[in-house]
Amino acid sequence: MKNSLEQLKNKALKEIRSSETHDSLLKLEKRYLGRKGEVTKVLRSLKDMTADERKTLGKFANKVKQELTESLEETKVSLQEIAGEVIKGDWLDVTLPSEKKLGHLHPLSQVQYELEDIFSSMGFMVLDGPELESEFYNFEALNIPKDHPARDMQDTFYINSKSENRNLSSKQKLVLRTHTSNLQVRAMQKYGAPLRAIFPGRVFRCEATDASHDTTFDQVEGLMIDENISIANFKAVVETFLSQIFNREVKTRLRPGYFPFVEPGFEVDLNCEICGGKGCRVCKNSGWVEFMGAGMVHPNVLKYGGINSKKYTGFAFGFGITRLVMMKYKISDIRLMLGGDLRFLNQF
Ligand code: FA5
Repeated sequence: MKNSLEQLKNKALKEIRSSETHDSLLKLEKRYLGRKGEVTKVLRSLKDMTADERKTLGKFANKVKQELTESLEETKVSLQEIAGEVIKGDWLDVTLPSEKKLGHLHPLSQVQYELEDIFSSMGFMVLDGPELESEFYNFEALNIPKDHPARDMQDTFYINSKSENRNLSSKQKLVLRTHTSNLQVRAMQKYGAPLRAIFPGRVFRCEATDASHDTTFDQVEGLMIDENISIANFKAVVETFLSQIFNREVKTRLRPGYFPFVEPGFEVDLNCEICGGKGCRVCKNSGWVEFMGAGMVHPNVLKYGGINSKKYTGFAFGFGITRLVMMKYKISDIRLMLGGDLRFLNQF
């Protein structure tokens, strides 16, 4: 009996020491030391033995039990160490804040949320829409028919190949939207008139970059349609917005501008905050930065949107959030905005 117990012990120790997972250790513990375990059975059988047998074998069986228990514990600890679960009595508080600096919102998002609050307080909805857009909503519905020279005003990233394009309608042909104006007719079709909404979002243009031009930038479109809307309403809304976002008066200038989807159309320039109007590479030495295109919504666009142009008029505008952030924080190169350089981003 003692011999077979010795063999059992050796077999168990071998299996325990070569065990590679916590689960297999638990199984071995159950097999040898559990309620119906092989060593437990020997210990239970002691009661049927003579006093002498019980004395020698009992002592030995308890020693085997103790050895196996210790070996199981040791192997468990070394497996935990390997797995990095517990390292020599240390424990890990996963709720502690990281030593690394916490992340924060990108300056573009910070300003976007701020301007959304300002426009919401003036009763504007904040709407979203597709960046991958049909030629129809990006151009045609905005009074820019195919082959119209105005399509060249914004260099476009086309998605479909020329050969695919031959068989597709303008609603199927896709572009990366060149402006957030793509949402004007979508919003009119969905909400009708009266309508007050802004559409912030990312736009894309296939053009050369410099200190104030990027190929990927963010715009905000604004649209207000109701009875008797005039340029005076546009001026009031834009002046309120600018004085709130800059927390002070900023110098602007209005000049005529051509966009096929508005009539009349104009552009709003901001005094260059980088040089204070003296002239620098951002404003190309003019002292002014082109900030916004705007105008009274063209009747053809209202028609595409299903709105009665005899009853309703409206204004629309579109400006670059990226340029706004540059002016607000005096950033002298637009390419820093999406460059992902933490030395730049950590300043906000
Ligand atoms: C437009 O995109 C028109 N959709 C704006 C509009 C809306 C006019 C509604 C009338 C009615 P424009 O291409 O000028 O227009 O761009 C508008 C603004 O986007 C510019 O004033 C400027 O602030 C910004 N912008 C234009 N091109 C770039 C660029 N490459 N990089 C950064 N910002 C740019």
